[in-house]
Amino acid sequence: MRRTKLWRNAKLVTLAGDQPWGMLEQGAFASQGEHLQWVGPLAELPEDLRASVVSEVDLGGAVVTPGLIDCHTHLVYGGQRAHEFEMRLNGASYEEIARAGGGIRSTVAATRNATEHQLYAQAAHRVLKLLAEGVTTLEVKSGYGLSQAAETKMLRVARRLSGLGVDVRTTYLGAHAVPAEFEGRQDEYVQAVCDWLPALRRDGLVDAVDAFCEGIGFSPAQTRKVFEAARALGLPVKLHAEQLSDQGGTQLAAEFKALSCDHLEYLSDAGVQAMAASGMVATLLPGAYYFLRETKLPPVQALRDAGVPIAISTDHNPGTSPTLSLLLMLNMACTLFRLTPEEALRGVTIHAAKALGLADRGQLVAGQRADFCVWDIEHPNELSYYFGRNPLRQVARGGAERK
Ligand code: DI6
Ligand code: FE
Repeated sequence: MRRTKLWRNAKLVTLAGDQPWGMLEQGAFASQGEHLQWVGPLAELPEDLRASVVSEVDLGGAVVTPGLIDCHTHLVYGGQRAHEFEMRLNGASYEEIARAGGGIRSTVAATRNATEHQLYAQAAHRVLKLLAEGVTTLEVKSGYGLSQAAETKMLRVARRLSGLGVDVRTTYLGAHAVPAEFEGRQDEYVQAVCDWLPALRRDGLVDAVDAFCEGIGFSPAQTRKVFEAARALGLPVKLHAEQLSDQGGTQLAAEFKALSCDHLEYLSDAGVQAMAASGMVATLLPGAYYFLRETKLPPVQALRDAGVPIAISTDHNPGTSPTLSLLLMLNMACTLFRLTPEEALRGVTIHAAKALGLADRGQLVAGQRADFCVWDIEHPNELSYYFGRNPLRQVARGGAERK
């Protein structure tokens, strides 16, 4: 008989069913191995499961949510860019700094110069901060290497981070910026990005492929090339789209059945419709919006009206979102983008899972992974309410408690 773990006396935020928050007061749940076997009121626990219980925890009425998922990060890189923050405060714009060779390129130099060991040590430190707030699944992008060797190095580091007790999904973002050695040869660089992909995939380093479709990044035509290379290898795609201008990236992404489009401040009505029709997730990144002091809001109401699932993420990166708090992003999603606290939580659980193409997590229902957080709060709306307070009591991943 399987060994069953039982947790009882919890306020379960299942995010399933018709109740607001999928709330189950006085709930209980049981896991076997890495998965939830049963979720419900304790009185309804099936007899055979009850008989196989080997450990039982009384949660004392605490709030339990699915484990948090940070579905868009650039967590592996060398150095930091506080000096550019200072330059912006002295009047320079993000785009000006990027065009002058700073921005992404300065992080590329620092990343190329760092050893794998150094990159790992710095990234691990960041990951531990995210985990301390209940993150159980994390996406990490490449895109600060921009050579085959350096992209490989970044993705190897990203893979190793799973040793810290988190599921890591890796995304190849070779088309993040054009490195100096390809200056003026954008199309050749795009071809190189495509040429590096088969080996990266063969080495098991890539779960998805992304690109920065933007005036200061890559055109829709160039992005299409990258997506075609991904499709040829059976890899899903996602896109940094309409962050600083409307390039029509979402429509292109829809053609390729992308998992998500991310940022989206300049998303048009046509883009919203394209996303809805293709079943894509809209990943909103309030940290970057805040840090760049953007004023153009993503079209949240139009996304809602069209039924596009909204995910929320840190976008952790040294240039535009140096935050390591997914809980702070919940608050900002509400204060800046006017999401409801429930929408914000769905954005870092069920919808974030969908943005990564993962159907086995993000809700507390039987059959899903037993990834969950126990919080010292009375209601889940407190997760978006506080900023700068971490009420995490305990976190479990695959049924095993981590803290
Ligand atoms: N959009 C962003 O916000 C980050 N990358 C991207 O494509 C910024 C990356 C950086 O400035 O280092
Ligand atoms: Fe990003």
